[in-house]
Formats: sequence, structure tokens, C-alpha cells
Amino acid sequence: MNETILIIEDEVEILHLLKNMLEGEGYTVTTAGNGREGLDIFHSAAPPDLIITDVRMPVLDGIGVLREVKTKESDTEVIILTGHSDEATAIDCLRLGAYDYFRKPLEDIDVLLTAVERVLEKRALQINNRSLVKQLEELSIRDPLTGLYNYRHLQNCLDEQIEHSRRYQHPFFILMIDADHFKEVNDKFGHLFGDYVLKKLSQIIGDNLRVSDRFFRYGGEEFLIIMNEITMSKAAEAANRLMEVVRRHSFQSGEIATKITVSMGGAFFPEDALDKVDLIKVADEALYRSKLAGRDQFKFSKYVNDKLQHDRRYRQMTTDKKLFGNAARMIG
Ligand code: GH3
Ligand code: MG
Ligand code: MG
Ligand code: MG
Repeated sequence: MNETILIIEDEVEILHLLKNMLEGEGYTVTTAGNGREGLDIFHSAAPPDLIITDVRMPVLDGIGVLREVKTKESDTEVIILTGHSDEATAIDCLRLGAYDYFRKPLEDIDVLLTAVERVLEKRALQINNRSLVKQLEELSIRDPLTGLYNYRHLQNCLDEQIEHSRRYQHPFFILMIDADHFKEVNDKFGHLFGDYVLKKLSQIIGDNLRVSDRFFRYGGEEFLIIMNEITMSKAAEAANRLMEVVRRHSFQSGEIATKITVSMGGAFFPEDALDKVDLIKVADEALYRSKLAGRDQFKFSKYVNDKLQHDRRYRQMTTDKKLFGNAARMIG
């Protein structure tokens, strides 16, 4: 048992009695003579698991201590010691979040000891439950094979991302990725090796993303990346770089080694679509065009692609105009 208890009490005899008794039970005990000193200890290092505090004390009373401890949202529990005439105050303390109160003089010390044991057990259980809930929450948003965020989490993230983008006018980009001829990998080397390839694929792509990119397993052999604050040329650059990383990698496990390629399609919010469903549809269509064009390549949406071509043609026209202008002057 390594639980820590802070006793705050201005009556020295009671302080010593409690300290000796609790140390005898194996607790680590610190002491303070008034509320201010007690809070200094509470704030200075790791907060104690339990504070046993008197109510009436000079400088700062027990209620002041209780209020401060409970507003800090700490896991520190509080037990109150009161005088005979302080019944109403004691009840106020329970309302403020104290676990229990005991009247002085302490007649049955075992009752107090049992309360200490029980409150520390309750506290440990609460902390354990909270960590279990956290683990479950984490599991519920992850894909078990790759450890990436799963489809369900993608839906929530896209909802949030779209709301954020609308409010702050920050465009974003989604990149959809599909492994090429993956059925053949399974057929040739078995499903287990296929699983290994998907796991490794997610690692090598993940290793080549920016910290702000969010990476999801969309399903099967399909993945999706949300990229913030990225221009069209940077998006194409990122996609091409990722395809090259995959192209170069030899997927090796035991005796088996193989190479694979991926196809990609991308869509911008809000240029390509104004809602989640359409945005994914547009990226999927772009991916499909990559497949049709021979796989192992990346395509923007038709809209962005046309726009880029138009811009390129426009730039070419202005260059041509300058050229022709110069030529005309030379002839003239
Ligand atoms: P394409 O280039 O057109 O994408 O061809 P493909 O074979 O990859 O596409 P298709 O959709 O026909 O097949 C997808 C394959 O991915 C079939 C499925 O068994 C495999 N697959 C999906 N999820 C998993 C998985 O978790 N593990 C393994 N080993 N295979 C998977
Ligand atoms: Mg007192
Ligand atoms: Mg697929
Ligand atoms: Mg595929």
C-alpha cells in the first residue's frame, strides 16, 4: 500500500494521534497546521490521495481547503473533522464534495480507519474505471489490423472538419488510396500475408505523412488521408511521393517477398463538394479514373483537373502572346 494522506489540523495532539495511527496502517502521511499550509502541500507536488482536514483553523479553514481541492478536479478525496457544534457546517462540506465527516473528539478511531480504507478503495476504482472507459473509447475508433483510425471515426472527423472549414474558411483535401490488384496478393500468397501487407502498407504511408495529416483505414484495402492547409500542387506532390514510397518497398515476410502499387484519387473541400457524402464520392470517382487509366497513379477530381488545365492553357497563352509580341516587334 502506497497511498498518501495529508492531515490538516491545528490541534497538535490530534494531528500526532492521526499521523501515528495512519502510518501504523502503512499510509504515507504528510501534515500541515492550517489550511493555507495544507494547500501549499497539495499544490507543490503530486496531490495526496486523501486529505483529512479540520474545519476550524487559523489562516484558512477546512471549507476553504475543500473548495479549492474540489475546483481543481483532482482525484483527491476529502474527509472532514468537526467540533460538536459544527453539524451544519459538516453537512455543507458533504454538499461541497467531502466523502464523510467525523466529530471530535474521535471516539471510535476504527470507524475513521474504515472510512479511510473505503474512500481510498472507491477512489482507486473510479480511476480504474476511467482508464477502462478511455481504453474502450480508443479501441472503438481504431482499426484492429492496422491500428489506424477506422471508418466510423472518419465519419466523425469529416463532420468536424467540414464544420471547422466552413466556420474558419480553411479548405482541406482528402486523398483516397486503394491497393492495386490486391486480390491477387491474397490468391498468390494467402490471406495472412495479405494482412501483413496491409499492416506494413499503413506503416510506410503513415511514416511519410505530416503530423497534421490524419490517416484512416476506409475499409478492406482502401485508405483515406485528410490533409489540411494544402495547395493543389503540394497535394499532387504528396500523393506522388507516397506512391513512390509504396512502389519502392519490398513487402517481405518469411520466405515471401512481393511488391505492390496503389492508386489514388483526391478531392478538395469546398471546391469539389459541399458535403461529406459528395466529397467522398468525388474522391472515389477520381480514384476510379486512376484505376481505369492503368493504376499506380493519382488523379484529382475532374473539376480540379479541368481547372488546372485551364490555368495551364491560360499561362501558355500569356507566354505565347509575349512571344508573338516580341516576334512582331522584331519583324516590324
Ligand atoms: P483493384 O486494382 O481494382 O483495386 O483490384 P483489387 O483486387 O485490389 O480489388 P478488389 O476490390 O477486387 O479486391 C479487393 C481485395 O482486397 C479482395 C479482398 O479479399 C482483399 N481484402 C480486403 N480486406 C482485406 C483484409 O483485411 N485482409 C486481406 N488479406 N485482404 C483483404
Ligand atoms: Mg481546529
Ligand atoms: Mg478496393
Ligand atoms: Mg484494390
